[in-house]
Amino acid sequence: MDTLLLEHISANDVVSDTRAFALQHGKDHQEVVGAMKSVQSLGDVIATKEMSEEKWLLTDEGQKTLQAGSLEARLFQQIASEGSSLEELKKSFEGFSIAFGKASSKKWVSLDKASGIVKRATESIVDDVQKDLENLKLGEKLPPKTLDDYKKRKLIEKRVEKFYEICKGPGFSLETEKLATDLTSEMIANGSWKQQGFKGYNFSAKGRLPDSGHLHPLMKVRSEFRQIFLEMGFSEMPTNNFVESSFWNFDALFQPQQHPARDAHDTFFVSHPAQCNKELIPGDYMERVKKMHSEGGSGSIGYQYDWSEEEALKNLLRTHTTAVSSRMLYKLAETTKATGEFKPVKLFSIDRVFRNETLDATHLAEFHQIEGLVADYNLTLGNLIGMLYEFFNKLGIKDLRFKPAYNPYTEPSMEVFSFHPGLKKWIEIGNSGVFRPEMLIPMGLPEDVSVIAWGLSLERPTMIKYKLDNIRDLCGHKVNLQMVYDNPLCRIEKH
Ligand code: FB9
Repeated sequence: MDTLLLEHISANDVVSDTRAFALQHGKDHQEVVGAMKSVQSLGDVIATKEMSEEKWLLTDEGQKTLQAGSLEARLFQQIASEGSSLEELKKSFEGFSIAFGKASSKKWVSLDKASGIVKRATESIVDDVQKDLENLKLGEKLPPKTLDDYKKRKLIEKRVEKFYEICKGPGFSLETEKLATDLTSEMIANGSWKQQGFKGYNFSAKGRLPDSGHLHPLMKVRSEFRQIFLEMGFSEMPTNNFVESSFWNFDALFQPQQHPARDAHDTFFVSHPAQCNKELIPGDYMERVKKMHSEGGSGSIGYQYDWSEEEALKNLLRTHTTAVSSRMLYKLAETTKATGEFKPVKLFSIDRVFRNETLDATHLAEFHQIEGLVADYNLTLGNLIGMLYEFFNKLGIKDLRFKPAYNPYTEPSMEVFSFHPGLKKWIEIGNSGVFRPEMLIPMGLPEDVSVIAWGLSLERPTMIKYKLDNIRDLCGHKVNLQMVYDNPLCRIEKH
């Protein structure tokens, strides 16, 4: 094709319209354009001028009409010589009402209302629509009113058709040398570079996106949740300690030492060192926690059991980032005492937590917990509900439902649900509650300060976003990293 094109230009100096050239040589227009671009890549052999023309082209329906006749003509052919039942035609002829309307206006058919029979009103017909489309396809013009009618009937559509004028360039030659794009070590070694032509630099070409690093989907979604919290005025808690003491993970949260979640089959306990350094837990605070568990106080009867310091000192892999929340709330209480002034806070965390759970398609022994909390004077369940609407609204979720739930450290507690349009059902999207006074008072927070909090996982929303059914396709040693590489959502944005 390249040679055919160059020979034509050599003999005629110009190809004035690549479409006509394609028709003349029985080639597809795109093949001619491809040959033109291939010759262009050789350097300044040819010069081209892009042109465009609005053309009426046949739609699929138009092609069908061209082959089988217009709707009204096809209805005329379907009517029996003695006539056909209107009801039958309505059932059997697709698009009957339009076809009957058109055929009636052309006086091709008529309806005997008394008998309900549709009859032919003429011996034969000329299908003008089919003829018009044949002429249009051959490049003939149609009257504007006709074009408008056929466009309304979706038989034709207007498209911009690109074509080119090609003439000789300054470097025109029939002997086209394939210009090299790269100088190779082989060319340098054998000296062939001296005779080799090189393609000029195209400084306007876009560079290929370098195969730079890719963020894991979880890290992408974590950034999105972090941004939401930051927009809402929350500050991030320091969560860089996977190992935690049972004291901060459970006791500080008023979770009793007999609670099943504290068993080894639910929690990963650390064997070395099995115990945390007791010096790191404020002694007076530990005493207040011990008293609240064993005797109660401030109106609570506690759990009435013999609280064990040894149990509280056991090291574990934190089962929730609420362990960090308890540390931060204790620090807030200490700051309030030191300054004599309570300042409300909004805090969040997004990090790994570990649970010795039964593994399945949506649960691994670890996941990322997202947690938000607000500490202020006299916060209520209403404030929590409002905060949840605000938070989930930023994820595009507006319709929430709440179900009473139980957490050892919050009262009241609620599970949060939203309707999943894809799954067509209500799904649990998180848990929430108001931290109990039995947790806050031993910390030393003012009695009229309350703390609302909520949590969800990072994996669930990420699996929904990336349409993954099995969590092992998202994290773990069996992840298909190509999924990460191929997924444009994972590319690091270029700023
Ligand atoms: O994430 C969960 N579901 C979820 C979240 C988001 C989502 O899509 C996004 C909105 C677009 C879809 C689903 N859940 C919590 C609910 C279920 O998946 C549940 O089966 C699994 N839960 C985990 C714990 O399971 C062992 C999710 C995880 C979870 C549960 C509770 C908390 C945090 C994470 C909490 C808490 C809390 C409560 C009160 C005070 C402080 C923290």
